[in-house]
Amino acid sequence: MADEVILLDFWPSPCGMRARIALAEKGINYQYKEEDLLEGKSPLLLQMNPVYGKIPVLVHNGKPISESLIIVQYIDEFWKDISPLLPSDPYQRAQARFWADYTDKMVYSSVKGIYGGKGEKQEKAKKEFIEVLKVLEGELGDEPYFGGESFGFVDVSFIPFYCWFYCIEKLCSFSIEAECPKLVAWAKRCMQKESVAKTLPDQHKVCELILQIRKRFVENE
Ligand code: GS8
Repeated sequence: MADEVILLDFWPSPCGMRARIALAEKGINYQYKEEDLLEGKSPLLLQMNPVYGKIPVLVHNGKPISESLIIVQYIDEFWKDISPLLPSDPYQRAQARFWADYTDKMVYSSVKGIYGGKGEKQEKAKKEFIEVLKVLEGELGDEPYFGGESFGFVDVSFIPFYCWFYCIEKLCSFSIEAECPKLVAWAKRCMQKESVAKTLPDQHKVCELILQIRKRFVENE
């Protein structure tokens, strides 16, 4: 019997995009279920992720898996013979996990500080965001991908944030490309991949939603 794969997701979510890109890299057919988080959470989401109640959740043959980086690793392990995302060498695997975790902790938190903050708080988040990008740019070095010659786990973990860059630049009035040209070249390279291009939503659409969320939760504080 074919696997039943369902993804509970919310379209602008970078965490959700990680799961979508990994599934696309492996060519897995799945059912996409949109959770409109601005309107609330479905009973299915609360049932499948009772601990955090957050998207993304991958439901594989009825069994839920939560937390985007865990989902991507699960996808890579389950469909291990198709386009591997993590390296096979244990040390290289540990390094890839380290950098994926870094994007999770550091990129995500500074992005949140930018779109969810204003004034000094936002300025501090902007500085942190640039520092974090520079660290990542250093780690990339002159390789085409964080995975070296091939697109891998760290690339999947980080590239979803690219479709938020336009809005971040707009909110903080600066150019990410001027700060980190190699990183933006990497992002453009990743966009050449079908799995990424078909997953990342239009940056203007993402920005419209972010500005709407800010109006609702930040600007009226
Ligand atoms: C974060 C998921 C998350 O923040 C992961 O999957 O990597 N560490 C988790 N999900 C948000 C949507 S934006 O990306 C979410 O579900 N928020 C609803 C809530 O906080 O209640």
